[in-house]
Amino acid sequence: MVETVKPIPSTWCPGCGDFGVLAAVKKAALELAIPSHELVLVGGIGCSGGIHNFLDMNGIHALHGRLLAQAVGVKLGNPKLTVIAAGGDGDGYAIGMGHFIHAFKKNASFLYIVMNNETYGLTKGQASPTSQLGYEGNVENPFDAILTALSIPAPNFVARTFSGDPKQMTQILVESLKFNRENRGFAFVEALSPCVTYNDTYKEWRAKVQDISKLSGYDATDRAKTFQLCLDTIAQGRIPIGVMHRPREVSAEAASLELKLLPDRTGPAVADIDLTSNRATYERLLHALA
Ligand SMILES: Cc1ncc(C[n+]2csc(CCOP(=O)(O)OP(=O)(O)O)c2C)c(N)n1
Ligand code: SF4
Ligand SMILES: [Mg+2]
Repeated sequence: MVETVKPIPSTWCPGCGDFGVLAAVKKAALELAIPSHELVLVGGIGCSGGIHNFLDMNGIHALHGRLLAQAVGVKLGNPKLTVIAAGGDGDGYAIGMGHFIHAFKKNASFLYIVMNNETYGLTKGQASPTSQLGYEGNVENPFDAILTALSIPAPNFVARTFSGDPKQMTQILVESLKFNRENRGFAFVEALSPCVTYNDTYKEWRAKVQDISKLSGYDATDRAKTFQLCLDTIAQGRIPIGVMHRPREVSAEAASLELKLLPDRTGPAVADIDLTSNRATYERLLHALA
């Protein structure tokens, strides 16, 4: 018998932006009819990283800032699984920054959702890498993950969305999961997700977000133009959201880490390791070690 742990009721504060992400993940999985047992959610450390506890799917609570290494491991273990990594701005852009950058260049097909609330929510509201100048005495310039993502020349899907726009968030998650399920590579989605307890930015963000993908002539395959458009939007005091990079079609075999390493789409977690049928391989290995 296989024992499963059922999701627990949410422990987030009422009104937390992360509820929007939770609802959008559920809706996207239902829309794509992905069975729960084929979904794995790797959560980071922080309020946001606990999201897997509230979902009826396979879940892993990773080490702080190390969720991407585990997500890549799961995908390479069994490329047929749909893998989501989810955590906060502190988890992903501070302690996890090195892994964040490498995820773009590795290009394993999984979705990384960063719930950005511009604070360390779980530890009670210290400044994070995305905090604005002056927040809790912050004197450092805020980091912009979308600009970083656009500067890495890899065929990744990149988007930013907002918990106050559940329809757009669901559409973006559906598109990114489809991208992953076609083994086309890494999808990064930053979800602006206010922390109503320590940094309630709902009203401000509602007024400032601008879906640049709705601008006439917008082309999400043109990385350089989108980068400039983001800079211009920021200079106008707005926050750009929408699909920021939609790579041109390349074959899955040429794009994704898992198919470069495992062209037969069979990872070690599901490979046939039976002694009798693999005798010749094992003998060859033993011979090489002798
Ligand atoms: C190695 C390590 N360092 C520090 C901490 C303390 N800690 C727990 S959560 C957290 C940051 C959470 O911020 P964020 O990732 O933005 O998530 P949020 O709670 O805002 O969703 C920190 C520093 C920890 N758990 N482990
Ligand atoms: S402290 Fe902030 S991020 Fe954490 S659950 Fe409460 S509102 Fe959400
Ligand atoms: Mg945070």
